[in-house]
Amino acid sequence: MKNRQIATVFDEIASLLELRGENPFRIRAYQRAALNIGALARDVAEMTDLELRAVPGIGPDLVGKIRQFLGTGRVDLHEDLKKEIPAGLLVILRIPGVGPKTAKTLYEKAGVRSLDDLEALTREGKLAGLPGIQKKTEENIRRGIDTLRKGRERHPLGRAMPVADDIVRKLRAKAPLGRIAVAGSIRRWKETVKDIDILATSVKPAKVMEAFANLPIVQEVLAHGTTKSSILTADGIEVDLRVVEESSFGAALQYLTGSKEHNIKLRDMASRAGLKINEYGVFRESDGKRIGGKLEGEVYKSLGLPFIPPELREDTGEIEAAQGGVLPDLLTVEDIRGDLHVHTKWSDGAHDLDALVRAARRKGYQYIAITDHSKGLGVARGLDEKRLREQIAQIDEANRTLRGFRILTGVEVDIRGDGTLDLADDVLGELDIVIASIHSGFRQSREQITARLLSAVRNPLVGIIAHPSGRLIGERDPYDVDIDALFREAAALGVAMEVNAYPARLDLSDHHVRMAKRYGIPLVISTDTHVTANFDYMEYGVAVARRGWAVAADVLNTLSCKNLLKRLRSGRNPDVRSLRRKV
Ligand code: DGT
Ligand code: CA
Ligand code: ZN
Repeated sequence: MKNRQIATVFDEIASLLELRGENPFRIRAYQRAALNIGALARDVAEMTDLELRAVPGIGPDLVGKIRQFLGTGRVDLHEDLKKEIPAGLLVILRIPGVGPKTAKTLYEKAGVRSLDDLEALTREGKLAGLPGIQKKTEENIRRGIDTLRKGRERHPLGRAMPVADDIVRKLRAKAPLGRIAVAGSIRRWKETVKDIDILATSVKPAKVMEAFANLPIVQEVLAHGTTKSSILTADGIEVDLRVVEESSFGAALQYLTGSKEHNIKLRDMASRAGLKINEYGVFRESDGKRIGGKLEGEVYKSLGLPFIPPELREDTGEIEAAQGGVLPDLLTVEDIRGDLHVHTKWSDGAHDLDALVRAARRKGYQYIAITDHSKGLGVARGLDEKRLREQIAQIDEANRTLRGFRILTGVEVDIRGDGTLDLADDVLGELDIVIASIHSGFRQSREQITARLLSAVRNPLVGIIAHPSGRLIGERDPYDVDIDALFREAAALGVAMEVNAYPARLDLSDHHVRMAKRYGIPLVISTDTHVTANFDYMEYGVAVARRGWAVAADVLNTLSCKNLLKRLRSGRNPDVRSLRRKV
């Protein structure tokens, strides 16, 4: 799937145009197109021109550029711009926090030509003092380089997963396959992955290897064997494919799913029980007799264990829980009854209410909450009190004609730099749901950030804190917050924490979900939908919650609409509660 690459090209065009000081609207158009293509669930190569033009921000000109990329692997405008601008600058532009202006200074005033140049300068402390570069900027750049390098080693799940799915789909169509499954860290839904591990069975393994090596996505064949091959995709992700015997598929899937730590502990248990487990099956030590391996469950069964869901296989207590018969009955996507973080055209979303409601109903939901940005976020066309009230009226109107579905009124109110909320309490009191979140001042001190979040949590009108850590996987580190202090207060006041399912966020992280659970904090899992296709990200959020051992009872949007509203309102200050509208 080339979506990611096209998005990157458009992003680079935007940066290059900005370096040239071009029209901001033109720049914004490319950025917007990049964002929306990156968010598409479908392969652009499989879409018609008409379908492409239905993507927000994509006009005939951009359709032409997409076609050009699909046909030739490049876009003329991009190539022309790159010729004008030195290659080293492009790399520097990819550092989180470095915009075109800084890049230009670095290039012109400090002679920076590569990432290594820049790293050396930051090490020597020679950046601060250049025009427009403060001590703090230097620190940010140093951190940005680290983040960039880390991001290169491991790939965000949101990038690797669609690639894995695409390969499986194409192999199914082109090769004589029996079974096929994605294993490794992807099957465990780990937030970043080193590579993609795929396992298959076939009566003609050589044919499968052949088809694999010739997939359109292949940039380089790293190894081509009779039952095992590796390729590098155009996005720079390594993919390993193995073909095994039908009778070993379960054992191989268990082995390759890992984690390594989980497997090591299982093998220890096996040897103490006089068994041997490897990727070929389960064997009795005494006589070497094979007692299982075709099905993955047989591996666990042979040790007297129930099946352990892949998301839990990290050796963080799941084997002991399985032994004790207390494995959690994990939340599933089917438990989710609605999405509580959705943007519309009123702010930076792409659709109106109708389209969102239709898409949500297709997902089988009973409700969505409309939570556009507040006025402080100018770039996102955030709503002020007046427009928010207009939107509430429009939603009330829409709800009158809906049957078996309800649109909840809400807002994603910005927590300002000083901890105050971006909208007045009286309008917040008119809403069904108030989400509060931080969109600026990421570099504030731990004390400041924590105080901001605590004051939002303490506002009795706030029901949910969205993307509580502020990180963007591989792009931006979380802000510095005392998460214990935040969770303690949220638990005491019954404020929910969001698991933001947007693949670049996954925030809360799995680790924080488990922590939140220990604190007894209610969770919500939300997609932060900006285009209807984003609703499908729910799967990622649910997976993160599962990795944090969450069950349906931990998650508010598994409740019916009525109970959800009751829960969001209970335990809060009754004076303020009376401000709210009747359910
Ligand atoms: P990553 O780093 O995101 O690729 O994570 P994994 O878990 O996919 O790791 P990978 O690709 O190195 O190996 C795939 C699976 O193979 C791993 O989850 C468990 C199994 N495995 C790999 N090396 C070992 C090992 O030394 N001992 C055992 N018991 N299992 C291993
Ligand atoms: Ca792997
Ligand atoms: Zn949002």
